[in-house]
Amino acid sequence: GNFQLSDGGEVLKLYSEVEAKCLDSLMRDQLKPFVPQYHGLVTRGEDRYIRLEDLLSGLRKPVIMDCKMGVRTYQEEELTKARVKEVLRSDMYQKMVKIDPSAPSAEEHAQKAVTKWRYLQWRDTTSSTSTLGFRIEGIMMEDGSIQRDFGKVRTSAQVTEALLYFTRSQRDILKAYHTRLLALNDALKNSQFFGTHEVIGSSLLFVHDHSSKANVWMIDFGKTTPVPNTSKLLHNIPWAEGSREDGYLIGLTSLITSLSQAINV
Ligand code: 4IP
Ligand code: MN
Repeated sequence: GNFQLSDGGEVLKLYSEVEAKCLDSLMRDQLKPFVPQYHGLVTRGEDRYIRLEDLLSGLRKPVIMDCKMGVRTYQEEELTKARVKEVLRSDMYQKMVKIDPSAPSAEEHAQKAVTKWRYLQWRDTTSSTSTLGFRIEGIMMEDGSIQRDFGKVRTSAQVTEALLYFTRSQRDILKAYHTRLLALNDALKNSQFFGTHEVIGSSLLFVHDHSSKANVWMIDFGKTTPVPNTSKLLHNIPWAEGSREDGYLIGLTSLITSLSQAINV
């Protein structure tokens, strides 16, 4: 994620024009109750920041899960750039080899680098992103320990297992998340913003603490962009190049299904 700092009940996130535009529109949209409140920009030293509501303020030992939504996490322009191979990433090659030394092709091994599209697409197809329309990026438990090793969580049953671990099987919390996601699903259907934006690399942030209050927030809009005003996105169909479909609702449906399964265990 991006560099963030806390500032008296607010979180400061390094400025991105794309994200600031989204947050501006979202504050006037049906989705407002599902997004951290946006308080505009502030400059600190040389850097400009986005001011956001601190979603963790007032919580004691919060438990947090980040789910990256959609059937792909790269923008279509990433694919266009990959075709001309102007930019080769050795850092992404290294990350790839660390997880699976046999993943790169002979050519990629020889150049010790991959394109960004190749790396992101590999992450999508080896996780649940391509099939379930989302993946668990990380979980932080109440003791502050962080787990990021969910690369092998690919099936709906494995997601259910992860949800039971994350909530320690507390049914009131699972039910609260379920209710919140159903409300989000309704809001998305009525949202002008959602109908007109390709939502890539955005996460749902699940947060609860001992008080069994549980909430879910939409965060990270750095790769969320408007589509031409002649078209509307459906969000619930597979992606084909040029369609700009993101499969966000495929992921939301998968999550709701796994939550139902966890509740009925
Ligand atoms: C990361 O890969 C994530 O996909 C980042 O997305 C992405 O940032 C990084 O690209 C990429 O290296 P891992 O999670 O596998 O480490 P996010 O910020 O949503 O987590 P952007 O937003 O730039 O695509 P680079 O180019 O920033 O390294
Ligand atoms: Mn993120």
